[in-house]
This record gives sequence, structure tokens and C-alpha cells, in this order.
Amino acid sequence: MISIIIAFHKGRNYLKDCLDSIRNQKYKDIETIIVKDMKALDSSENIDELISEYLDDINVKVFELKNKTGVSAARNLGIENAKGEYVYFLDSDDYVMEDTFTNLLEAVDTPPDGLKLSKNEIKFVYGRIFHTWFMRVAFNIEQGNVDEDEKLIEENPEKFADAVDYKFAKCNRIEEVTCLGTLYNRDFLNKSKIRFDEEQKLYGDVTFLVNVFAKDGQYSYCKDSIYVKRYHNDEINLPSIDKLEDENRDDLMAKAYIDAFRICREKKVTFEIKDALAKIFAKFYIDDFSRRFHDKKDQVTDEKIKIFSEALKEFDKSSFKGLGVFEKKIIKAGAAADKEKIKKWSNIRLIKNKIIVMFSSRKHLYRTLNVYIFSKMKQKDNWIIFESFVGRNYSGQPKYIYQYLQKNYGKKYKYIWIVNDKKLEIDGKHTKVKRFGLKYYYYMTRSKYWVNNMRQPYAFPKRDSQIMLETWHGTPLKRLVFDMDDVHSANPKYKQIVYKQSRKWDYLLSDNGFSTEVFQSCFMFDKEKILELGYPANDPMYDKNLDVKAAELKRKIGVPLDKKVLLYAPTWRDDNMYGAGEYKFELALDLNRLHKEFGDEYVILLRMHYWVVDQLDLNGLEDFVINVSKYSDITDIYLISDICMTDYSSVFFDYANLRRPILFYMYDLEKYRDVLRGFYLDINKDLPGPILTTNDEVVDALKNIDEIKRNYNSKYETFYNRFCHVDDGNAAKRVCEKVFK
Ligand code: C2G
Repeated sequence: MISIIIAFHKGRNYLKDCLDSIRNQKYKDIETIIVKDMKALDSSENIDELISEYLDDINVKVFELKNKTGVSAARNLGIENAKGEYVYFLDSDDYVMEDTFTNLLEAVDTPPDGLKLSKNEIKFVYGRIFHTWFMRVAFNIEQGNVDEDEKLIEENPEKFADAVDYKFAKCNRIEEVTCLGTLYNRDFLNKSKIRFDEEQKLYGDVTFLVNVFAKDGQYSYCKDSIYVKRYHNDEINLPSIDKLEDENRDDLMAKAYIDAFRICREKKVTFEIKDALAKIFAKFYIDDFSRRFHDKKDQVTDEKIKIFSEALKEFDKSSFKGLGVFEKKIIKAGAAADKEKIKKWSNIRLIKNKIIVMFSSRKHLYRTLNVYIFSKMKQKDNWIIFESFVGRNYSGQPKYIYQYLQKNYGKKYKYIWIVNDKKLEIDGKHTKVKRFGLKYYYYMTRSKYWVNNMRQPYAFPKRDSQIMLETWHGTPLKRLVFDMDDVHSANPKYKQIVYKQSRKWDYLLSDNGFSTEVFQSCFMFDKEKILELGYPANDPMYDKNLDVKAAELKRKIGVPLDKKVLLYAPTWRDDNMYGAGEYKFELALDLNRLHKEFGDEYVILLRMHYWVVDQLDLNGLEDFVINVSKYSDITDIYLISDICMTDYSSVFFDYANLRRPILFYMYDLEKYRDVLRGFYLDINKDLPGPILTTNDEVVDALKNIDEIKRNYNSKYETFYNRFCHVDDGNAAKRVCEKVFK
């Protein structure tokens, strides 16, 4: 039998996935020991009910850790109560694949080639550890969730076959030295009296593992037994132990090294382990600790220098072998606890690295010039930066705010547009600046105002006196940031990143009361800073001469005046990508069929989302389909469209201002709703038009569009009152008066 030991203190949703993964195991002879850390337990999370759903299925036994706290003590309590031949530690936020245990046990019975062991000689068997941001349903080994180190194992299997290499030498940080992913013979642990150090709240795995290796343990391994370690995609609300802010972290780390080095010495553990640990420690000391003198001055106390010096003294000289000159100096000064010298050498090393980085790329050079020159220059109080969809377009709220200011304040301000392509047409007198060029840094740093409709670059420094107006780009239907359980897009650090970026927003524009509510939760944002003033980009929809304007636009875009216009504007799919900001899209709309059915009456405007890079093949459909994906301003497209069809894109909230029919072609509804995003609205109740899931239904809807209009009349009215109630054609004026006073 295998005893699976799970220490729990927080994170009910993660635990559910973890228990499900145990229930899915092919190997059934298990007991699941859950140890609740009562002192650390989040009392708002009732997990008893959850656990009760698994009791018999996975043979659950619950224990409470009452007088002590911490994962080390919890795991020890688990070992004490375990009955299995083997124990396996599984963290409550991680999970295993369905054949994880079968594979490990097979490696006990039939060790890999080259290991001649009998079953009872084997003290532990390890498998691989993959890292992911995703929950089980979305985890896909092939799809690049696996980290680079693990990919190297595929190419160098011998690195995996060597336990010291895999469990120690491969690690870059002490946090990666882990007892996880491994089956331990319980008899062996008991006879050798191997337990976790209960004082060690953060790095208990290190000495545990060194002890396991010290006992001349024979081991086996299996490359196909996989333990899936989940990164927490919400480090703000649920940090992993690894990221937990703990004032004792440094002390505990130093203690882990000192204890580990001593065990190595006393128990004559192979020097390779000590060397591997020394390397990880030196890396930490040089790249992190010694840099704090420059980054976070207050954290470097004499006491800390002293405890690390104790740990560094445990090093053998031979462990310094691979280090560079400056690095060796830092370590030497650290061992001697010589504060001034540590400072001096780390400073020299930093300057050297900065110079190398500065000349490594144009971007780094500009950044340096920005920090040392532009940011020292005086701020210009009448300069305004405008950027729409990360420099792609001249559109959205920034465009209409700009136009309002141009018209009403003219020369009072200097208007700077950030663009990707200088050919982008922008009316009025302005300065056009290429995104991330040298002038970009210059203007961004000197301008008092930034007006953006997406997030600003993560690391761009903002002066306290600068004002950023984040206008955003739509009322949200699909869940955003902190309202999402899992993040499936190219950048899984989304939550932390958005959190930091949004702390720099001085104002966040909202189109309606609903958005004002959502923005507070999804961005963890302060209500006081939300301006519920409507969307300037929707102002043109209230233009008195809408028909004249629309005809003008049709001529400009090349849309026949005698046909009805159907706009199809779907959104992107988080999981279907080439890379960050580059998404695939497979058109699920049967254009040929629509052509046959409606070619005489309609033209279709195809508008792909700005993240989508796939080209569409429109051969033979030239007189029926117009690709307006590259057209800058979607507001213009709304004005000329008689019907708008979308899926989960926010476009319909804006379009509804026109009170024209809206169709929802949600052909992949289940996946989108249940796995990728989830919605803020009850889509069966709140939408102002029908949900269509097949091409047949799309055709039917177009044939019966008048009936749909009638049937949805009252829903549309309710929708309009809820989401379009602020817009009236004067949003730009309200925003400008508020922000620019
Ligand atoms: N958009 C567009 N063309 C599309 C889809 C969207 O031009 N085919 C523009 C519209 O201005 C729309 C905005 O991008 O309002 C947001 O598009 P969504 O499809 O909703 O997607 P996303 O960029 O993920 O933003 O709160 C809104 C959310 O952040 C959604």
C-alpha cells in the first residue's frame, strides 16, 4: 500500500484537483492522509464537506496538527500515522497523473537497466516533476507547460538517472530541492529515523532529502512517473510557500544550508551533494542577497550578514571553483562578514553587468538613458501620451479623448501618439512616436499624462507626479484577472503582472455601473479611482447625422451602399496560440454557404481580434466578404453595420448603443465557459440576442432577423438600460473635464 501524505492549510480549489487526481489513479491500494494544519488553516474555507466526497474512494484519513504548525510537522504527523509500505508526499496544491504510482511501483519491481537491485534494497524511487500554471483539465504535457530544465532531461536521460543530479545539481534555487515526486520506503524512514525538521518552516525538504541520500540508499527511478507542481497564478491572494513573505526566510535558509552541510560532513554524504548545494547557495548570495545592498537597503542587517557568513564558512574552497573573480570576492567577503567589502564587490559586479547589459541591445541602452537622463529632466505638464491597443490603432477611448481635446483646447496641449507603424493615419496636429524607440522613452518619461486603453509596459517607471488614465477597452463579459480561477493564456503570471500595473493607474474609466463593480474585483481596484463616465469611443453613435456619416464611411472602406452589412467580430481563444500576443483562429463560420444564401442581400465585414495573426483565405468571396481586421477604428465599423455577430467579445456592449440586432455565435460555448474563462453575465438570460451554435442556426437567424428583433425587444431594452445608460454622446467631454480639469 502507498500512503499519500497531504498537508493542508489553504486553497480549497487546488485541493479538489489534487484529490481528484488521486481518485483517478490506476493504482488503487492507497490511503490518503490529510493533515490539517489547524493553526494556519484559513477558517473561511470549509474543506470538510469537500473531503467527505472522497472518503471511501481514496481511503481518506484526516488528522489535525494542533500544537505545532508548518508543513514539516504536518508531514511528520502523516508519516507517524501511515500504514503503507511506501509514503508519497503530495502537496495540496499539486496533482499527479493517473499512472504516476503504477509507474513508480513498476520501477521497484523492474528497476531500469543498469540498476541491479532487489525489491527490498530499494529505499526510494523518484519520478519527474513538471511545473504548470494550469489545473488538471487544461494540463497538457505536449503543449509547452513543461519547463526548460525538464526538456533537457529528454535529451540527456543520464541526468535523470543520476539521483544526485536530478534531485540536487539540477536545481537553481534551494526552493527546488524537494522531497516531492518520490516514493519512500516507510520502513527505511523509520529505521533510519528520518523525519522533517519541525523548526524548519520553509526549507524542511533539504535536510530530509540529504538524510535520505546519506543512508546509502539504493534507489530506482522512472521517467514516466509524473508529479505536477502547480505555480500559483494568484501570488497576491494565495502565495505558495515558496513566495510567502516571511521575516525569518533568510534565517531559515541559512539554517537549512548549515544543517545540510553538517549532515553531509558527519554522515560522509557524497561530496557531489555538498557541491551542488554550495553552488545554489553561492548563486543566491551573489544574485540576491548581495544585491539587496543596492535594491532594498533596509533588509541587510548585520545579523543577516552574520548568519549567512556562518553558512558560507561551511563551504570548501573547492566549491568556489566555477565562480568568476568578482563573485569569488563577494563570497569571500561574505564568509568574513565584511559588510563594506561585500558592498564594494557586489557594486563593482553590478556596474560591470549593467554595462554589459546596456550594450547588449538597443532597448537596454534606451532604458539606461531613460533612467539616467530623461527621468532627470523636467516634467512637461501639458504633454499627453495617447496609445490605443498597444500602438496598433488610432481608435478607442484615446482617439475620441484626443479629438475632443484637439477641438476644444487645441494648442494648450502637446499631443503625442505612440504607434507601432509611423504610417498609421492620425488626424490633427500631433507628434507620432514609435513604440519602444528612443523618443518613446523620452516622451513617456517627460509627459504628465498617459492615456491608454490597454495595460502599460510592465516595467516602465512612472513618476509620482504623472497621471495615467486607463480607459480600458470594453465592458467585460468574460472573466478577467482576479475573477479567473486559472489563467490559460500565454503569460500565466498575468495576475501578478496586472496587479502591479494597475497600481499605477490614477483613473480607470468605466462605461456603466456593472463595469464599476467588476473592475473593483477583477483588478482589486479602488472604487474611488473609477470614473463611471461612459466611453468616448461610443460618442459617435449618438451623432445626429449618423446616416450621412455612415454613408461616408462606407465609401471610404469600400462597402456597397445598396447591401445590408453583417459584422462578424469574434474574440480570441486563450489556449490557441503561437506565442504571447500571437493567437490562432479557425473560422467556424461557413462563408461559402452564407454567400449562397445571402450573397444578393448582404455583405459580411470580417473583423478578427487584434491578437489574431492567422490570415484568412477569402478566395472567391471578394464581392461578399470584406476583411476589415486591419482597419484602425472599430467604432467606424459599428456605424456602418446593420447587424453585429460576435461570440464572447465585448464588442456587443458598445454596439448595443446603436440599438441594432446582435447575434451570438458561440460554437464552442462549453469549453469557453467552463475551461477557458467563465462569464460575468447569465448568458441565457441577459444577452440582447440569440445564442447560435451551428451554421444552420446562423442561417436561420439571418433569415428571421425581423422576428429576432421583435422577440428580443424587451431583453434588448433591459440590456440597454443596464449597460448603455451612461453613454449619450458626451463621454469625451466628461472625461476631459475630470482628468485634465
Ligand atoms: N475588438 C476588435 N475586433 C474584434 C474583437 C475586439 O476590434 N474582433 C476590440 C473592440 O474594441 C473590443 C475590444 O477589442 O471592445 C475588446 O475585445 P474582446 O474581444 O472583448 O477581448 P479582450 O481584448 O480580451 O478584452 O473588458 C474587456 C475585456 O478585457 C476583453
